[in-house]
Amino acid sequence: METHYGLPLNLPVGASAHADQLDNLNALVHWFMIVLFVGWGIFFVYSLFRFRKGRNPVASYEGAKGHFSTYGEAGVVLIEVVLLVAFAVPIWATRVGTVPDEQNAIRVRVVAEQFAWNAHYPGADGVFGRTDSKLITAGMNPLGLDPKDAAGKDDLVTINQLHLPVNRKILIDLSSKDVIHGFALPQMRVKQDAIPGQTIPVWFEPILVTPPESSLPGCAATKTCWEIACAQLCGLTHYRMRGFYQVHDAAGYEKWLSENAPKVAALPPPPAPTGEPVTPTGAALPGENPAGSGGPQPGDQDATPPPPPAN
Ligand SMILES: [Cu+2]
Repeated sequence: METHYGLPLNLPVGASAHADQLDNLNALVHWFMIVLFVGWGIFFVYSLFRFRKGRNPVASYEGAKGHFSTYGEAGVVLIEVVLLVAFAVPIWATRVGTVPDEQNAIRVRVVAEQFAWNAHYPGADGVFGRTDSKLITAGMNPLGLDPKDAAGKDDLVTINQLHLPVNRKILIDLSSKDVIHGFALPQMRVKQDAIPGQTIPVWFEPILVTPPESSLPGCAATKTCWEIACAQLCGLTHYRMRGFYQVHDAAGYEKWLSENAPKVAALPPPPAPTGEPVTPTGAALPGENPAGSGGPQPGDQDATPPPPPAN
């Protein structure tokens, strides 16, 4: 089993460029906790023995007289301030302040909703088509793509499926239609809340291609797919808000893109607004390959990915 600083953490395979750093930090924190646990445990047992009733029949109401504990507390505060100001804040600022260049990154919009993940690819032109919440139709047009916008003609929308290339910086614009969801890709060591009204950039670089046993569609039967999990309790059916993601080699990613590229000019006209809540049904956009239609259905016991696109 893979170990970090000697600890077998039993985590899913770390398949992104930053995974090792996070796992090492995780192991360090575990070691720190082990040391604290053992240290305080020894002190606890010592105290039980040292201050037993037989040796101290009468309680001391004065307590300790020295300043050791005062200096000790001050030292702990000082160390924690240094950890926070000198290490934690600068490291986090570097992480959130260095969004990869949009020109060189693979950009995908991910929009969470109760209870599905919609992914929006900009298509061959690299430009996301205009979206409008008034154009959203259940299942048919889950993101409200504007059929009149030329930039959106080649856009690709999938439900509960995310396909990514290996060794490329991935930049995901993460948002939510309704409530707070938690976008989690365990093998990428990525976890970020999706918050309605905000678009949050999430980026990482996959360094491993999804192994065959975890690739679609075969992984559905063995339940070994790489899953997009929702990491926030977001409603009654939160437990089955999960999608599937797969990292391809460069050729495989291009193949997936071309096989799923929409036949242009077939979006339905927007319906008259009904005021009814939109629920994902998993239907594909007209012209879209149904590979993008893995959405859970009402009454499903389990969300499983669809069969592969027919070649
Ligand atoms: Cu959710």
